[in-house]
Amino acid sequence: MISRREFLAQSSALCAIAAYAPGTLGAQTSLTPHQYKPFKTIHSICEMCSTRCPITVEKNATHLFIKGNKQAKSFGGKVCARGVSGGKLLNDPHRLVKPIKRMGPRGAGQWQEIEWSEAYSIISDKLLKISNQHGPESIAISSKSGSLANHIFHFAKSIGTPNTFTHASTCPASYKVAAKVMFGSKLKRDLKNCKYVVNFGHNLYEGINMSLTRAMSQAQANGSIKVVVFEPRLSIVADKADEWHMIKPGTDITLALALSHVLIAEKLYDHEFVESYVEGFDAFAASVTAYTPEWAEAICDVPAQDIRRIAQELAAAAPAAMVDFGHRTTFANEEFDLRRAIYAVNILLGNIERKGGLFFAKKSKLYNKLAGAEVAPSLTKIKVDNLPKPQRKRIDLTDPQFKFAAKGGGIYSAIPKAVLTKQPYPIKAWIMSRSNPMQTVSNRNQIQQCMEAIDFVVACDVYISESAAYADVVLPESTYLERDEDVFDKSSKNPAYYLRQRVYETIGDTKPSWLIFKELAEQMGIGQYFPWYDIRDYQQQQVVTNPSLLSRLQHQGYQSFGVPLLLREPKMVQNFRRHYPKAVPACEKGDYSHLLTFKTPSGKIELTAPSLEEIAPGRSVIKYHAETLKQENELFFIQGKTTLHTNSATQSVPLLRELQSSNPVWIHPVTAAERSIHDGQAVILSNAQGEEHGTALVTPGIRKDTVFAHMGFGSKHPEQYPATAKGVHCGNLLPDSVAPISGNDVHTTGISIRPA
Ligand SMILES: Nc1nc2c(c(=O)[nH]1)N[C@H]1C(S)=C(S)[C@@H](COP(=O)(O)OP(=O)(O)OC[C@H]3O[C@@H](n4cnc5c(=O)[nH]c(N)nc54)[C@H](O)[C@@H]3O)O[C@H]1N2
Ligand SMILES: Nc1nc2c(c(=O)[nH]1)N[C@H]1C(S)=C(S)[C@@H](COP(=O)(O)OP(=O)(O)OC[C@H]3O[C@@H](n4cnc5c(=O)[nH]c(N)nc54)[C@H](O)[C@@H]3O)O[C@H]1N2
Ligand code: SF4
Ligand SMILES: [Mo]
Repeated sequence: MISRREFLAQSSALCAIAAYAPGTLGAQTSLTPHQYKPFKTIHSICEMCSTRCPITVEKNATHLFIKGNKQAKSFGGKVCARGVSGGKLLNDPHRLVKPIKRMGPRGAGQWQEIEWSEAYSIISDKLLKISNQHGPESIAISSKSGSLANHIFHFAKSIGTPNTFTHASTCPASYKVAAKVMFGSKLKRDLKNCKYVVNFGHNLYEGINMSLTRAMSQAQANGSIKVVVFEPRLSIVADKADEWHMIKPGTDITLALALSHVLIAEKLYDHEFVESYVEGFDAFAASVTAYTPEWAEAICDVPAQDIRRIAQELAAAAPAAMVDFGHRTTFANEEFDLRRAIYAVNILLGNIERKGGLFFAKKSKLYNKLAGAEVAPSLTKIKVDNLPKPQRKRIDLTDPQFKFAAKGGGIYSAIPKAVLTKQPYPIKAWIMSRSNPMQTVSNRNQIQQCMEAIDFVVACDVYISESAAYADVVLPESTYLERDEDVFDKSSKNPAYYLRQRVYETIGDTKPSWLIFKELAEQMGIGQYFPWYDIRDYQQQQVVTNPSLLSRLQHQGYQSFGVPLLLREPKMVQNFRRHYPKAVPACEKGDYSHLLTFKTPSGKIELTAPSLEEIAPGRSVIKYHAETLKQENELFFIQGKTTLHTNSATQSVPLLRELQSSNPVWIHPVTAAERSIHDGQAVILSNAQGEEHGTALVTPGIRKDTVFAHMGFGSKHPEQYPATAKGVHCGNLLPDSVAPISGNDVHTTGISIRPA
């Protein structure tokens, strides 16, 4: 058994930090060594990133072993490098294990450890005062979405503020908003059965999503898929692709539009699909007439003959062919139309609800309806009566074009703006949980100014993150290995559920989100809005119509129901009907294509969306809008994920930190030589926004006009969170920008680079 002294000694030797901030595990000299319970296997959910894979944790007297849950076949019973390192997070001496309150100026790192009761009473008093003076809407609440976010967002509803924000505008907003507008809801990808995929910087072998990553890597290993990648740099996906084209950053839309141009001009599209399911084809076809491959080549640097050939190859492989719509959709301002243009190609390929294409999740409600019987259990949404109604609109609804963005997680940067400009009305308090905007929202400077100006900030985190460093009170959340959470719907081609379960006794004085926000509400006198006794009671209320679901999930962690179903695949429909004798009859094509409907104003796929004219004139038809992402003499600065860390979250985790502690700046040899930069040299990146110090990584695997860095490093608070301090802080170089309709941040900008 490793004693506490030993692991602290090991870890502190590694990061060479003598003192630990108050509240951290390293500062808890009185904490007794942790008792491991021998040999037990528990199924749970990873939280080392927001993919949240189903995991199986085995522990013996000295170690935790984290593996993938074998029940969840699409995840292949595997976890990634970060998933397997979760046990190290538990014992990281920089981990926060006690509530702390600020003693000196904001951000100065002067803290005092306090009890939860004091933390709750400080927060409650302050929020009630602010709410009475300025209205509850003046309190902003942000959290990465997911099961733990349900509770903080429910707290927001209970106090009556509409101002809740997820990470959406810094990540998936564009593809989600585009899907909502075109299809009425979001889609999933069937990469496993895909024969031909066009990938616009979906970095699946570094920005890991276990089920998609495994699906694509297995298809590649089987030789059953052709992968064509458009990427400004040699990512691992580009390296493993059949074809890699070094596209110019921010110009993907031209290529996507040119693919549609070829499919329509050469009549290679699925006419029948378009006739049956699509509105607005003619307007779209007219719009793309001008977007020839030659036109695209001049802007995006990909040869016209390749674009034409790729469109033809896609059509030949359809419907088991797709253009992947990506994940972090923040390359440019015109992301909304880029992601619409990508969906447009998929629509023309007719791959919706086909194997190897795009599909909708089959949640139990739809699945049971089709089966003609209750074959899969459903979760009950816990109803809470008489929640207060906010009196003011959200702060990001200043322009009707952001209607979809506001509903889908909000425009995160509206918070600092409302604090600093008091427009549309002032935000006076900010409660953030599992969110580190100082690192992950563009324009760090603006966030810092906001943090200095705002009346009150609370952060709930597992570390004193760069943002928590500016809080008045920091609440230590138990890590995911120490907490139970809600039952979660994980449906894909058939209904599925999974459950996070505590696998470890709580270290120090931490609490899970569900408890923190319930207790805070009770302190504020609004405990009636949390009508569950504890998380077990909450789970039981979720499964009230099928209580055995909970015991099965406790036993096996993950469970799927029925057989996979795609509405336009006759064989799958036949199989489904064999399983369920009372199932809805198939149509004359032998499938459920007659049941495919869309939650859009027309009930069809809106390739052109007339209703957009009401909120954003001129936007109904997908078009190219020229944009400038950098000054003439600058280089493009782009970012991406590293396999070894998650965004700004894991840089301190022992093991991962040892493997990667900084983010070298990729630069092409010719560009480097022009600036007398050599490999490993200290460099300065600068632009109108800021200046960052880093180290050059000279590589031919990037365009000459582009530099690249992994995000999540270069924190400005080394004394509190030392492991994140090295390297380039990407958000400090990114100007504030709100893209049309989707409201997303833009992560591509211009920089100059010189030797330090
Ligand atoms: N420049 C630039 N900016 C980017 C990106 C980029 O590529 N470049 N990527 C964007 C993307 S894709 C995303 S999703 C966002 C992500 O940005 P954020 O949503 O801010 O997420 P993370 O950096 O993953 O983690 C945020 C915080 O969660 C804390 N945390 C971890 N586990 C827990 C827990 O169990 N409970 C609590 N309460 N806290 C926890 C971590 O310590 C960390 O401080 O960043 C975006 N920002
Ligand atoms: N290991 C690991 N896995 C993760 C995460 C992590 O931090 N680490 N984060 C998770 C999260 S929150 C997300 S959102 C996903 C992110 O998943 P992805 O979106 O797939 O990953 P990124 O690495 O952010 O992204 C984008 C890729 O686009 C390239 N790129 C940049 N600009 C452009 C451009 O203009 N055009 C094109 N075509 N390519 C461009 C970059 O070089 C990079 O390789 O990963 C998830 N999984
Ligand atoms: S992709 Fe890796 S870190 Fe993310 S949830 Fe899955 S195993 Fe955990
Ligand atoms: Mo993300």
